[in-house]
Amino acid sequence: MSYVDEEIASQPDCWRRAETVAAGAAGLPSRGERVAVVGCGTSWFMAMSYAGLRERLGVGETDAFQASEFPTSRRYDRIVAITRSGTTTEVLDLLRSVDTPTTAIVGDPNAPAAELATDSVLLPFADERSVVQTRFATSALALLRAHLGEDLDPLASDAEVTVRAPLPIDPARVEQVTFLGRGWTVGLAQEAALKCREAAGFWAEAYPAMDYRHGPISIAAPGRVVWAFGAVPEGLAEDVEATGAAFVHSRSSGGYAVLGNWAAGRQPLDPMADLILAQRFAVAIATSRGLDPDAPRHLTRSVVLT
Ligand code: F1P
Repeated sequence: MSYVDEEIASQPDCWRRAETVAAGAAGLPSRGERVAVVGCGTSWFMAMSYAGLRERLGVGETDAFQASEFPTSRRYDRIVAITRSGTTTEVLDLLRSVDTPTTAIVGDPNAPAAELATDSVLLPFADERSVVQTRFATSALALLRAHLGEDLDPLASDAEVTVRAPLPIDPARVEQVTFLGRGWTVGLAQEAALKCREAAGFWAEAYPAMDYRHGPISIAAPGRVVWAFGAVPEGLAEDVEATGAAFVHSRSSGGYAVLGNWAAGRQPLDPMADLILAQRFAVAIATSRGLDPDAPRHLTRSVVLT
C-alpha cells in the first residue's frame, strides 16, 4: 500500500479534526472582509473552491490567485495562503512582500510560512508523506467550510462511503478524462485532473462545465470519460453521451451504477467526497501502469526555487 492510499483513506477523520480546529482558529476571514486566497498547484485549486463558496454565501468578496500572480495593485483586508509544506517559494515571497494581514494554513508547523504570516492555522495531523497531496488540501478546504458555518458531519459521512466504494469506471479501460465543475466545484475539477497528471502522468483536463461545449468537447470519444462535480448543466450529459464518451456524475445512476442504490435513497454525494473517488482513480491508474503514485515524475514535495 502506498502512502497516498493511506492518506486518502484517512480523509473522513482529518475533516472532522479540521472542523474542531476551525472552531478555535484565529485569522480566518471575518464576515464582510475582502479576501484573497493564494496557493500553488493543489493549494491554489483549494483556494479557488473556497473563494467560490464564500462568494456564493455572500459573506464577502473573495478572489483566488496563484501566489505568483497576486495582483499587488489591489487592496484586500486579508490574504489567506494555503500551503502544506510552508516552504513554497512563491508563497513565501508573497508573505514577505505585503503589508496586508496574512493567514497561513500550513501542514508543517515548523515551516517558514507559519512564522511569516500574521496568523497561522496549523493542520499537522493532515500533513503527508506522499509528494502527491490529498488529505492536506481537502482538510484545509474542510476547515474553511466549517468556518463558513457548515456542519461537516454529512460531508464526513459521504467521505466514509467514497473511501471504500468501488470506482465508477475501470481505470485500465480509460484513455482520457475531463473533469467539470460549476462555481466552487471548478477548483475540485482542476484538482482531480492534477491528481491524474501527478500520480499517473495520465491525460486529464478540467473546465467549468458551461465552457466545456465551447471547444473541449472535441476531445470526447469512446474510451474517454467526462466526470462532473456538482450541478450539471441542462443537456450536458446527453451531449457527452452522443460523442460515445462515458459521463460520470454522482447524481446519475447510469454513470455511478455502483452508487446507484445509495444515491437513490439519499442526497447526492458532496462533491468533496466525490473528489476522493477521483483521487483513488488517479492512484489506481498509476498502479495499473506500474508507477509509484507517491513519487511523481519531475516533482518534489515542495517547489523551492533558487
Ligand atoms: C504546492 C505544490 C503541490 C504539488 C507538489 C508541489 O505545495 O505545488 O500542489 O502537488 O506537492 O507543491 P504547498 O505549497 O501546498 O506545500
